[in-house]
Amino acid sequence: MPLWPILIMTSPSLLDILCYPDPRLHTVAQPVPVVDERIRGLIERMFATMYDAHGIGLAATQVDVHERVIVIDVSETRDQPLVLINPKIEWASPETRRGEEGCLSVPGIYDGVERSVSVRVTALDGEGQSRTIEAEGMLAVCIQHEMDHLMGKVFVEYLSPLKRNRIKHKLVKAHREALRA
Ligand code: K2U
Ligand code: ZN
Repeated sequence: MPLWPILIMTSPSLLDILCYPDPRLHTVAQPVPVVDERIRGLIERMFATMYDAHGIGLAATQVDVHERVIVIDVSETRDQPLVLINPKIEWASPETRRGEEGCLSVPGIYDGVERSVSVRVTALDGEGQSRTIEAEGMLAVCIQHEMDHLMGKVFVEYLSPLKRNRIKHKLVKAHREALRA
């Protein structure tokens, strides 16, 4: 028996990422009731989708699943997956820093956003165990960016209305042209 059918069966299928200004991106996610096989299957597909899209984080909201699930991997080697289920920011440093951000749901757009430099987060892991994460640097920024997604917030909402409207019109035009192609 050739190997390839087994390899095809084991790679979780990718999920479609919603693109701004899709209104579904503004849905507030609900807590996960129980960490079961359904959630573990979702997590697998979210990681496959995030790695395929060269992202360092992905929130379930972005794949039109409105439950409080985040996957992250900020490592250079792309082999340090982090799962946050029902995450809660327990503490965020008063010290903030403005950093350049992008978003898989806002392709091609990068701009500055002010974030707390460090955060302390409690969440369940993929086995349903409670974890506390002390994060700083890019991990802290990514966690805050993904937590915004679970609250239905996209990073362009921190920008001026003028910038946000320009981005909205640019992406709507690009989406229309893609549909015509
Ligand atoms: O939520 C997402 O779309 C994932 C973001 C996470 C992120 C945004 C800003 C700053 C840190 C993390 C994507 O990973 S955006 C693409 C990207 C890739 C590497 C570094 C920064 C942004
Ligand atoms: Zn994003």
